[in-house]
Amino acid sequence: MNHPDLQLEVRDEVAVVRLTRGAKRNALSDGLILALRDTFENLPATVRAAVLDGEGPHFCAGLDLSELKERDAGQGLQHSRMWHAALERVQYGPVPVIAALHGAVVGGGLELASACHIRVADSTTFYALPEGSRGIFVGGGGSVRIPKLIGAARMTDMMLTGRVYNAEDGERAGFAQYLVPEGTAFDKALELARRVAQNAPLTNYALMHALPRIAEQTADHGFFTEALMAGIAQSAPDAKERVRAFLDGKADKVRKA
Ligand code: 1HE
Repeated sequence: MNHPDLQLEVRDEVAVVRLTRGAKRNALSDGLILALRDTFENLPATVRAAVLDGEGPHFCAGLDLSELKERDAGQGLQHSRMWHAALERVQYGPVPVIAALHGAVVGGGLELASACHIRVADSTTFYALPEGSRGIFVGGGGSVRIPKLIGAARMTDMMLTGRVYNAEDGERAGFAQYLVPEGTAFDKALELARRVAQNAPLTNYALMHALPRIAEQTADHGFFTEALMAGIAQSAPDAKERVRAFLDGKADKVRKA
C-alpha cells in the first residue's frame, strides 16, 4: 500500500492507520477505499490491534462527491461492492480496530466507523447520513452495520429527515462506546488498543469473528457455535497460563468501576 491520503505507522503492537486528506475532510475516493482495503489486508504480523484516525478537524466526510459520476445500475452495484470488500477487511481483518472520532462522521465516514470494533468519540463529533438528501442510499455496508448500533428506526429517521446527532446524544444512541473531551479521542483509542493488544489472540479472534456471527444465528445454533469457540479458546496454552497466573495471585483482579 502506498497512497498519499493514507498513512500507516506501527507503534509496537499497535498499527495507527490515518486518513491524511484533511483538506478534503478525508473524503473517501475510490483510490483511498482501495488503499484502506490493502492496508488492513497486509498489516504486519506483529500488529495486535489498530487505531483508525482522520487528520484535521473531521474524521471523515464520506464518499468523495467529486467522483460521484453517472453510473449505470451495474457500475453502481460494483462500486458498492468495492466498499463492502474494503470495509469487510476492516471488520474481519486480523486485529480489532478502534476508531478515534472527531468532527464529522458522516455518510461513508459513518459506514467506515461502524465497521470498526470500538468507537471513541470526542465532544466535537457529529453523526449524519446525508445520503438521504443527496438522492442516494448508503452503499458501504451502512444498512447492515448502522442498525446494529442504533436500531433501524433511528437510521430511518436520520436518512428521511437529515437529523444530525451530536457527540453526547450519539453516545447515548449507541454510535460510540466512549465519549471523551475534545482533542483526546486519539489518545484514548491508542490506550485502548494497547490494552486490547495484551489479550490472548484467540480471544480477540473470537470477539471479532465468532461474536457477530453468533448474534446472527438462532439461539440453538448460537449456543453450539459458542461452545465450539469456547473449547478452542480454552485449549490454547495462552489461556491456561493466564488462568494459572490468576490462581497464583500474579494476575490483576477485576476492580470496581
Ligand atoms: C468534499 C467532501 C466530500 C468536503 N466529497 N469533497 N458526504 C457529505 O454529503 C458531506 C459533505 N461535506 C460536508 O458536509 C462538509 O464538508 C463537512 C461538514 C464534512 C465539513 O465542513 P467544513 O466547513 O469543515 O469543510 P468544507 O469547506 O465544506 O470542505 C472543505 C473542502 O473539502 C471543500 O473543498 P475545497 O476545494 O472547496 O476546499 C469541500 O468541497 C471538500 N469536501 N466533503 C468531496 N464528501 C459508499 S456510499 C457513501 C455515500 C456517502 O458518503 S454520501 C455523503 C457524502
